[in-house]
Amino acid sequence: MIVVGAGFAGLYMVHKMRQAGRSVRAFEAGSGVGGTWFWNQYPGARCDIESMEYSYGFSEDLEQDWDWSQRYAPQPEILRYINHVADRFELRRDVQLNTKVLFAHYVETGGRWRVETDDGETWNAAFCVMATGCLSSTNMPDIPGLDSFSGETHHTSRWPHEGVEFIGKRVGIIGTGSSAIQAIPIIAETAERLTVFQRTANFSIPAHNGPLAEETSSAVKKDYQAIRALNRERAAAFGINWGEPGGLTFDSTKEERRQAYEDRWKMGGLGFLAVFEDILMDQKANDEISNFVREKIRGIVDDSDTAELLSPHHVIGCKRPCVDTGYYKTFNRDNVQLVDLSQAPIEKITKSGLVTGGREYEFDCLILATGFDAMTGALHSIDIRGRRGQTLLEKWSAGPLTYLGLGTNGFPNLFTITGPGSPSVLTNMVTSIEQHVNWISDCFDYMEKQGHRTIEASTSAEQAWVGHVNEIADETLYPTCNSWYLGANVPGKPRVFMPHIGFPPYVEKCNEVAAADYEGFNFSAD
Ligand code: NA7
Repeated sequence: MIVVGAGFAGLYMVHKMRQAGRSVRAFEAGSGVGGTWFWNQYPGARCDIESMEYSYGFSEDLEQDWDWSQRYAPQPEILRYINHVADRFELRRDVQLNTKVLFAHYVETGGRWRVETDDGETWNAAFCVMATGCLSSTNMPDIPGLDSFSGETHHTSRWPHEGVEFIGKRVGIIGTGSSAIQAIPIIAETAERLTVFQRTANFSIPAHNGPLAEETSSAVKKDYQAIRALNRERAAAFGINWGEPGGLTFDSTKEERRQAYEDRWKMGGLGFLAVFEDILMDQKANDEISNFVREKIRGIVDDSDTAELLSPHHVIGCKRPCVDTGYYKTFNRDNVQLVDLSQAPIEKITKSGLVTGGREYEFDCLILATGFDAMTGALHSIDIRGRRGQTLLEKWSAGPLTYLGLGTNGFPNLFTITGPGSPSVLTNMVTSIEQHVNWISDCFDYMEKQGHRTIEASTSAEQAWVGHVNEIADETLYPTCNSWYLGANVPGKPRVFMPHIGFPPYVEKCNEVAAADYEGFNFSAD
């Protein structure tokens, strides 16, 4: 098996194959393992899922031995954890770093994948597994003059590992998604001036991050496997501390609702949106909780015009909400300025800054916090060809077509870990990764027993599946805004809702498919 990528997904795939005594080799473009946690080293980068949950569950010893220092782990700590996993399970000997996969072509005669890497080597394998990540392909904005800027330019998702010094510098940052919202408060502390260019205001919930209490950690460790099992029954496969949602919003009185929002705001994090179960189903319910957040923003930000500009007007939750430490209050600093791009987009980047609304803003350092070509970008950056030389790009020209987010017709023995059509980004990624890797691994065992050499999703199964994923989404408020879940952040990308909403029913479906001899997949023995 060839595995592309050595983040959480690629490493666990390697481990699982090793355990089964199979031959595996992973290729990783970075000079270290860790995937998104290797590349996203911008100031303030941290996970928005709590540390005790955002970790592998496959090894009880690992769970017991590793100690997290904070409620939400910072990026360097997650990277240390992944490196620890790579060392502990001796995964490095099957991981080739600094190696980018350029081509992955299915050779029909013999039924093998031929993979070419940027060091000029060619590899052959029966199976090719894409562990390329959902948020790994940089979304570079197409702004005229981007190359003409004479100062430093950095994209948050390709941050220099030696760090960037901001002392005494005028800094401009484009974007106000999670990456920017984490970076802005920290950059503002040292930069001489920080100008934030905002196209769309975003909802952000306070993290209330802090040291992880020893009692919290040991209480979880006492019952780790049971806690993970309970999490797997939750829609997003995490959030054990959130408690149950309080039913439908308008089944509670006005006072009860207000109290519930306040309590959840104090708790912090993504659990805020789990306050009632219909926040993403009922527009009125959503309006009320959105108003609550806007009120909080007005309470934090001193200048009323700035507060108004920072107040989002889309459905809360239809873009992934951010989790921050001191984001809104950063705009009370004298050295921070917010510039609205919603009425006047960036006209051009110049040698010394950028022009919008007919005015030039000058800075020494430009930060692009413009996000990712999510879920499909990394796959399309590789020349993947299946039967009859068809490229994946052609096959998915109207949007990704997959069965269970795991396979696509015309591309036998190609698996996508947390691919489009699976719950992936709407869940705890590590849990979804483990579920996929285990499923793929069981599928191998089955194929070996049955004497099958290839597996391929049927056209009818994948069409029905994509229809099903979109039907679920259409019953919610998710499709109402221009999110990266829909591909709407990348100009020209087909607008299709990509993740499957709901982890438990998805897992049930995967298990049913496997139990019914992988119904919806076709096998062949040649
Ligand atoms: P996001 O959430 O996609 O945010 C990107 C931001 O950049 C967002 O505010 C965009 O505005 C803005 N953007 C993108 N292109 C432009 C151009 N051309 N001009 C102005 N502004 C632009 O990416 P992040 O890296 O912050 O977070 C991604 C995920 O990582 C996050 O959801 C977490 O799950 C972890 P827009 O909203 O499109 O108007």
